[in-house]
Amino acid sequence: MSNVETATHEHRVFPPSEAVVKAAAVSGVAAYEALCKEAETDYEGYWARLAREHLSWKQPFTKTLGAENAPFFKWFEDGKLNVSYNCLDRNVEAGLGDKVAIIFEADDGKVTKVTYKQLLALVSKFANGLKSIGIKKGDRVLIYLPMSVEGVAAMQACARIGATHSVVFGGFSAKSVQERIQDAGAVAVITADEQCRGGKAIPLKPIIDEAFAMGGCESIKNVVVYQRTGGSIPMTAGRDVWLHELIANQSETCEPEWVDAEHPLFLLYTSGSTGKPKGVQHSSGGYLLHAVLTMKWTFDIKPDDVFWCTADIGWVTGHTYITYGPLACGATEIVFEGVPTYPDAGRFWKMIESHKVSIFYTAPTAIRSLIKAADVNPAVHPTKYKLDSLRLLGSVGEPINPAAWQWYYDNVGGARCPIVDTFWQTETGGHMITPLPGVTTLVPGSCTLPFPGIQAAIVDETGNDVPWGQGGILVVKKPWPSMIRTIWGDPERFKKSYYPQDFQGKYYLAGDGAIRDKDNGYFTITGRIDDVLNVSGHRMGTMEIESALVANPLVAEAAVVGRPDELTGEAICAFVVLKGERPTGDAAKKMIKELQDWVGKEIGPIAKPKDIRFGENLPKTRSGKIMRRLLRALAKGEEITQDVSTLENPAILDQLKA
Ligand code: 6R9
Repeated sequence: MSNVETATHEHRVFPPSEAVVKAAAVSGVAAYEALCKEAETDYEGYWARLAREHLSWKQPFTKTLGAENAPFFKWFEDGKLNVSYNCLDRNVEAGLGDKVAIIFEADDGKVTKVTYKQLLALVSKFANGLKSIGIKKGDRVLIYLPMSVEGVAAMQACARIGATHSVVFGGFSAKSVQERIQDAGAVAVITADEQCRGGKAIPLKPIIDEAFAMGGCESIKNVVVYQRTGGSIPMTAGRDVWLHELIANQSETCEPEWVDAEHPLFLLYTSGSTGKPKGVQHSSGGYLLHAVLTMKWTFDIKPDDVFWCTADIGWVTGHTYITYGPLACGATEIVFEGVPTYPDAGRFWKMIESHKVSIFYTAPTAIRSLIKAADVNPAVHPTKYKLDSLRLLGSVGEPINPAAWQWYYDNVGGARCPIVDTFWQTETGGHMITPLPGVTTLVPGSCTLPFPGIQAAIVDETGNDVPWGQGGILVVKKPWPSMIRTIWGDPERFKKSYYPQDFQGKYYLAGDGAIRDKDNGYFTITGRIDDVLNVSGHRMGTMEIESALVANPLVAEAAVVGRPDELTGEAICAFVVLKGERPTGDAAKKMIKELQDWVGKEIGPIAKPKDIRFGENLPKTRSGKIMRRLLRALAKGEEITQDVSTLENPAILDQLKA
């Protein structure tokens, strides 16, 4: 059953307790409505007030929204600030120097605590080190690091000197790294010798070398290497430098580079429905404002909280809710190197217990896999751990099915903690539609209502509002401070992808379908409406995977679709036509493995198709268009009941069923 069906049949409601309402930053429905009203009455005034109250500016802004060059919107453009100053110095200046900023737990369980003062010193040395090798404001720096204090520090160090970082998730292949280096024109890479996950050391630096060997990485002058394991790796003289050597003699102070609010803080590559991944460009001021506001209102962050977002810094969730949001609020947060199933599937619960985590933010995929693990092994069931430090839970990355929601609520949150199901995207910078703990009556499977000030709406193909109870296209009607600024190097693609002419270029197109409850107007996300898959909360373009497959010399043609998967939300299913004969039996099995590994090499292990089926052809219309809806039905194992009269080669369906 799809999420829409389950959510619209969902009648259980969970109002916030009186105590939660009383303690929350946004307290009660009236407070929420007052904020929405303020935004409605004076949109710019609302955001300007918040930007003045929640950020520290070196030079105050006088202009709030710049819409002259829409949809390339600008926010607070004549203001100057530094993001790393806002995350570190201002907390130290406010007397939080000795407060723990990061509790780092390594894969092997070793714990390291870093205070705000120590983190500021490390980031300053790191920043000075980067400057010493010639990195300056506006340069792009590719970061390929494991979850670590150094990973957060590397991003903060770039922000401190005004360099624009582009973090690439450690699971992406050399080819993906090479493409991103080229697209961004990066001048340096920051990486580690190896990363530790699930008790194993996995090489990282050799992947950077492999990317270099592919050619086209001439823009890179230096590779900075963090020594995580001490494993033996080759270093290229004159190009590669050890991080510890680079920063050894650097000063612990580094004057922040004051940048315009619009200065690009980072690029983050994400999948779209066409072509190669696109470099989503974010600003400094507007982005940080939303990171701070959502920490304060959605997560209701308080001085004594221990906040844990389990995302990787390679994804946007790790950017906003590990590197920037929590630190900008002076919070204490967990950074975890390992995986949820090592040494056993009780790892998350054990860590919540030992670090007294109070706010826990994870993905539905993780919850579903831990439900399964606890079914198999009752010893790792969350109720076996002392989780009473928790007061708030969060979910992100994909729709959460009501059954998983309920399990999370009962067993992790002890039927006591609100769950904020936060809908947002790489492009939006922070939460867009989400419950607020002291306001919202929760309904499992619904991300409820827009964050105050966000003008989310559901429209039809021509941009007209659809009534509640009717599905449609999710749009945002007004620009907001943390929105994507452009696609790096491709402004036309930015306009086409996000401000299409279907809506006269006026609305931001999220790429998701949604429906509002006919009674209370709550939003439920019904999934992507483009050719983007969501596998374990990771975005993958079907075209990207198809291009990877056809790059294999044995492959003539390929079509990729998603099918529902109990654990990963969606699974990748590829239909492949080989140049040679269609393999069967063991030959087919061997070929499937070969193609899966091939895609792993081309993009990264997360893009490996789970199913691969071979046909002598693909189902096509007489005009040669692949009929994807048929492939989707086949992938699900459904009987084909659709009209196949326009199909050129109906016999092919039987072949592909196998
Ligand atoms: C933050 C992040 C964005 C896509 C988005 C949507 C899906 C994210 C969701 C959700 C339903 C939620 N998505 N959160 N769907 N409910 N709470 O995940 O960014 O990697 O760019 O993915 O993820 O489909 O369009 P990103």
